[in-house]
Amino acid sequence: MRVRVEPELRIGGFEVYPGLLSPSEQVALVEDLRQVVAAAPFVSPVTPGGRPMSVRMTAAGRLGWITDRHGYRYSPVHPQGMAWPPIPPRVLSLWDKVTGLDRRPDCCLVNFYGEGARMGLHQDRDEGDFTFPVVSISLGDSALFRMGGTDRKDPTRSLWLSSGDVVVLGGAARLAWHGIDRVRHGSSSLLPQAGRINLTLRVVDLGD
Ligand code: MD6
Ligand code: FE
Repeated sequence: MRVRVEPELRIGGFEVYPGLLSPSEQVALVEDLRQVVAAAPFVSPVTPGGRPMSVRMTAAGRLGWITDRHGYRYSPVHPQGMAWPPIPPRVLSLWDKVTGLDRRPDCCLVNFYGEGARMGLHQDRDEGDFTFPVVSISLGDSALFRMGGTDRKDPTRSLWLSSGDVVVLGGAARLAWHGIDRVRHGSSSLLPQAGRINLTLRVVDLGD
């Protein structure tokens, strides 16, 4: 039987695991991500409306989430044409630990927040199946995470996410609105040049 660890906090359907990753696990994860970025470099995406996003993005897994003038979507290849590298085993183990599921994610989106980067309020809704949760892992600088309900007008609450924190969004809250209002640049020494990395793991579809 699969077991899963219980979250320390539940905020409007968001399950929060503060400090789930130890400092040495965070360092190991950053090393894994260096390999991902070496195979699939960060890009500066634009929204379908043509607005540049302030975060830089890449991905690992069978599919990667991309955005450009043609829309938001999952793609089997990086915008520059190469295949996405595999999701690091350490990341998959974390997914197993917090979800307790047999199904593993298809996509590990990697977002990098340099100075001034933010992420507007959004829903994660480009997947074909919302029955699986989204797992988010924070590394590096602290970020102010805003969490709302499934209606854009629902009230929101904010929480500072630190390096090593994990958030799970599932069940009725799978389509809750959320975003990153700001990042305290230089608040963590995990990344040599400062900044924040957020990984989001999703099951995209049934793979057929
Ligand atoms: C971030 N997180 O933490 C952005 N999405 O930088 C997300 O967009 C997110 O934290 C789905 C589920 C959890 C999340
Ligand atoms: Fe999201």
